[in-house]
Amino acid sequence: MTPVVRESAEQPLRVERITLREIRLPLKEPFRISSGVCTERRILLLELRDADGVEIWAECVAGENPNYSAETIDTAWYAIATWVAPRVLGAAFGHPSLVRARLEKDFRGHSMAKAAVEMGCWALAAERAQVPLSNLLGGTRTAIATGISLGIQSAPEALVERALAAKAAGYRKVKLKIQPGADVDYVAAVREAVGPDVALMADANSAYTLADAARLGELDAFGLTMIEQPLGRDDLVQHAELQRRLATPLCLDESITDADRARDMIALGSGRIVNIKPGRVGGYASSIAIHDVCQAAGVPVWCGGMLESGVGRAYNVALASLPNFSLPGDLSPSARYWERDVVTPAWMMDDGMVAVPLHRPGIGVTVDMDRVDDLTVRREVLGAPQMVLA
Ligand code: OSB
Ligand code: MG
Repeated sequence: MTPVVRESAEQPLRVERITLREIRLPLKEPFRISSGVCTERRILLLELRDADGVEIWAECVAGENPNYSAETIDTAWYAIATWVAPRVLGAAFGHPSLVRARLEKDFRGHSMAKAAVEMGCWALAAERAQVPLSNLLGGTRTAIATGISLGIQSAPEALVERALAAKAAGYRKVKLKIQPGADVDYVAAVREAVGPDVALMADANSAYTLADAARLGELDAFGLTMIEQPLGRDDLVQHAELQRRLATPLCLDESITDADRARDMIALGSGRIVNIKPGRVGGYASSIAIHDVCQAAGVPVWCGGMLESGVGRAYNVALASLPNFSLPGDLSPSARYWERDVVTPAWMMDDGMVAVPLHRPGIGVTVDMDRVDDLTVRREVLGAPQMVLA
């Protein structure tokens, strides 16, 4: 090995510039969860550039409104520009796993804002090393079993129609969003229509309380793989009580914000499955820690989604290649969401599986610059101090 190669291989990661962009991307059809509806995504995309001019794209998964978590695209934009970027820009990291500690020190919350930059650093390291992001994370899977998340509909018939289409398309799991008034009848109708062999689950996004335990218990009749986050968005204790009363496994989404919360879930019996969304938990280092805690306890995990563009999807697919992601992820192909995605190739599903792009370095997809430029409504460039002066 020549000295030049050795030197560049050992060079620390140093982000010199972060460009924030907001794009608007209309969904093919509105997506309704118990706490709100989305018709057009406002997506925060980031471009990270290092001192050698290597560039990668990343995505912040914060939503339009604070109805899933406290963060929104606007709070995330502010947090990245004000606190996250200044901690990362110009700093030297020997490995992307070291970025998290720097972002967590005396800096509470803003997990999605932190995650966007932290995950971008992992992708930058993968791009620099010319390896697929999945490899850098320790991924072992070459394709990810894929599920679809179906929003709340105005009548059971509309949900049945979509569930049948999902079954025909080959999805390995069908998730039904539920809320009081759109639960037992809807799930019953779908189970009846798709038959006993389709893996079905329900996601309530915190729409219930323990007083609804009997109602939720009625769902035990439908052989659901799991019920996701029925109770409070930060609760563990009441979920443990509910789990004792249900046969169906509970899966936690909103309540699991880091590896300590996953440990607490396991200790309390608040759930038996974890949905890991890397944005929700502050990035990849945290996601891997949760993955490992769950794996050691025999708790399966799967990768959730936040209606990401093809950029965010690349990050989810890479994460879901880790071994304990043993249940289908909410990683639907591009065409499920958009008339046209912002990446090439678009994400495709084959026999219910999305392939991990192991033949390409970095995030494995190319951003369609013309399309992104067309969709961009706001842009801000954040530079390291020396670059601002230059
Ligand atoms: O709870 O998993 C959720 C979308 C927005 C907010 C919360 C959730 C979701 C989804 C979307 O279920 C899944 C996907 O991206 O396909
Ligand atoms: Mg959920």
